Amino acid sequence: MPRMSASEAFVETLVAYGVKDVFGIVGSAYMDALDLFPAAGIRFIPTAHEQGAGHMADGYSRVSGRHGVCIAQNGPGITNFVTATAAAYWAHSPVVVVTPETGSSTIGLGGFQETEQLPIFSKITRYQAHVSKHPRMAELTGRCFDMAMGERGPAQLNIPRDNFYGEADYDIPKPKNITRGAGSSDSLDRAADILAEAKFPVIVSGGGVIFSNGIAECVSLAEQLAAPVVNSYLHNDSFPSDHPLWCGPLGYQGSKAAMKLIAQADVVLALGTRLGPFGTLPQHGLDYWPKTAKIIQVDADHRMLGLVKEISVGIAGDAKEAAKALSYRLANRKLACAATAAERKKALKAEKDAWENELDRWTHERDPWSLEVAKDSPFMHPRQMLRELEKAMPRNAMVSTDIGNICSVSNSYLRFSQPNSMFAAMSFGNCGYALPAIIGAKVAAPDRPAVAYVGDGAWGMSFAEILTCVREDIPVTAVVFHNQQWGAEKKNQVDFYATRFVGVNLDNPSWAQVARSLGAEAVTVDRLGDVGEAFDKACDAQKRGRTTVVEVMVTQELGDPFRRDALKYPSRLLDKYRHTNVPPPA
Ligand SMILES: Cc1ncc(C[n+]2csc(CCOP(=O)(O)OP(=O)(O)O)c2C)c(N)n1
Ligand SMILES: [Mg+2]
Repeated sequence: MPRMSASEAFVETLVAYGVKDVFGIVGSAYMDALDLFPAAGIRFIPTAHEQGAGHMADGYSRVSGRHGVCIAQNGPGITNFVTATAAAYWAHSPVVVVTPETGSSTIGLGGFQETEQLPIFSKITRYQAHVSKHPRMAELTGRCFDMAMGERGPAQLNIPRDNFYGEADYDIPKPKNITRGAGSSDSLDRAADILAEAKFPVIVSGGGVIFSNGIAECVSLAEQLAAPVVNSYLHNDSFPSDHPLWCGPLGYQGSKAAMKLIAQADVVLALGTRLGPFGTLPQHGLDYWPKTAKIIQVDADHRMLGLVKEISVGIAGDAKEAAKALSYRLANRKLACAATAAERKKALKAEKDAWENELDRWTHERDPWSLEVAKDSPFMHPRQMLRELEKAMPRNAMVSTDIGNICSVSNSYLRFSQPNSMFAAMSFGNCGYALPAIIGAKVAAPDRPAVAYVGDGAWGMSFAEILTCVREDIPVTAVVFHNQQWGAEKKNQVDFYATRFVGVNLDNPSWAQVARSLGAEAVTVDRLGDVGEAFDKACDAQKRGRTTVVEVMVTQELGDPFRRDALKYPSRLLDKYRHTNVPPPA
């Protein structure tokens, strides 16, 4: 056990776990360790805001399948990590959040930058370690890395700042690299029996298929069963969209083809998905979840099995291994679905063609309010603009999407032929996610085109990270949907509050001009015919190391809302407010 300082032990453990990049903002709390980063071969990427650093670590981990790491100053630097950590938690991203804390000898006295940092993160991390004494630095650092990967979520490493100092004999841990199996043989046998009897099996391919590197296994199982495959919500990259069995995503602004096909299933294999409640809500007026079908659910986390949807068999296992084990069990077995394979493929193709045609014809929204605001607008219809972006999308692009009405509508137009390509804000649903997430992804995969889709409201929260792109030479393309409104929320005021608008209109500057003054390239596009070329040029500029903001000017029309399920018409009892009552439509 070599003798070293606590900072050396910390940095040596990062090196042992293969850390090459750390995102954060400098602070005195960990300066002793930071000083060693260059000599250790670790790049420190300073950001504009710690939330950005947290999302960058998330995007980095999502594209690479490795850890993302972020670090900040005790107190305010750490509380700035909260939103990003919660987002990483729900995205199952193995982010190690390093949180230097106020000094252990003065904690509780209300000194400078002091707050209890463990309780704040207790519900948004998978694991928390507290370095109570400097000799435990290496051990606990390593454990956080193992836990983040094993539990697939953020791990917090809390270090009272004085514990970066001091010497000890340290054993530097090595990654445990523990892998999961397919699940119990009993559950796999039962699942195989159900699949063998299925007449119309459908596979839901979820994030677990991506995390386990199991696309090929999912494809072979689907081919064996001639089963249509739908993507779980916001995991459009969980099955190749150029495969004939692909149907598109379920959930908000998803594919009608996917929904109509799963509605016919007598057996659903939910592979690597928790079947989250938001991602399985009725959409497009279709209540598609097949209530009488037998559901087989595979999830690495046993707590997700049967949590949201009733299931027939739950398999606690790795999605890739489970798919392999099921394929093995079904080989050389008589499959009831074989007799109907041709019919099913025909139905699948018909539904997909119908949906593509509908998308082609769905040039704009048709509700009265949308028609009114778009009538005299010189700008583009969002759907047409999204279709143009889809056509111009580079084949191996990585796309992050923010939270907003247009970003949500983009779900229908985002298709990927390879995994680790789509990074949505997922179920935490925070505005301001997309730009920093794609910056992190670009650091991990510098050769892939990196694209963020962001609404103008969310852009206001996050555009400062363009500074990081420019300062640190991390070239990305940001497409900013300029509709001068917090559209997604405005839609609720249109639908439920008689178009009384409070706090939803945005008076923006030219986002292209802002981008130029931050040192990026920029273009404003207001004609459909210019979208493809501008986007193409912007993606190409990444090869020259240049970041481009493509500001697209769009009408104020709005697609279906996020949360129709959760809103009610107002019911006011006081005279003062009675005039705000809105009668529900008959
Ligand atoms: C951090 C955060 N604050 C508030 C919200 C509530 N919210 C959801 S969508 C939305 C509007 C997004 O507006 P914009 O980014 O302009 O996109 P648009 O809906 O106009 O396409 C808001 C405020 C949120 N999801 N996250
Ligand atoms: Mg907007």
